[in-house]
Amino acid sequence: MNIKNNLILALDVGSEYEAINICEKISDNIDTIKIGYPLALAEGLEIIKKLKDHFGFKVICDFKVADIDATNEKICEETFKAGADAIICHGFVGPDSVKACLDVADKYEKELFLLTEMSHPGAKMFLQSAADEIAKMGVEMGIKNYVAPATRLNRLQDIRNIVGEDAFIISPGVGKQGGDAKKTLEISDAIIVGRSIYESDNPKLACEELLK
Ligand code: 3DU
Repeated sequence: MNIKNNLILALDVGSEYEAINICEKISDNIDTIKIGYPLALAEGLEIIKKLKDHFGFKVICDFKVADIDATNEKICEETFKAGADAIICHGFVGPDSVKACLDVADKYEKELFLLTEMSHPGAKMFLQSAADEIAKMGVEMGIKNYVAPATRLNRLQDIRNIVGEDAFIISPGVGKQGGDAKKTLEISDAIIVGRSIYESDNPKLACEELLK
């Protein structure tokens, strides 16, 4: 995926009004938006098309899909039908569940991102010990795109070593969660930033600060 400035906005606001307001301010700096449950539950999946039509953004749906294969298939179908360019699924559910997501992404000629290790402290308790195996599974399945944490650069590097230089990694955790943009981008292909941009008094300046 080609991402302007290697910067993805996590648009976790609670209304279309707020979403449009922020996007108007940052649309020179950013062309790829990640939406998750906060905005999708508040406004419905129609928000995907609205953001695409209004700003020409690429939209990654962070639905952390983590169900049985049959249900994952339906979730991905609805998401791509609504216009998403990519969807994020969890890896801990195993290959059958992930394959269901990959098949639907391939059918729509869209992208699947496999979530390996999460960025928050709690991920150390269960997910971290499985993350390398999740990444290996992704490689075996031919998955090209991964999500890995900006908050633990050693773990980000471990995951990069597993998935290889040709894989595309996007990393949440820069800013409010403590991760550093520059250091993350030495390993990752793009950073995902939410609150440091959309909670800022000047979201455009916040983007420019990150891009320094
Ligand atoms: O911490 P921020 O406000 O910059 O937002 C980070 C975004 O990335 C947010 O949407 C969150 O749900 C998502 N995310 C993580 O923070 C950590 C992960 O491992 C995966 C997704």
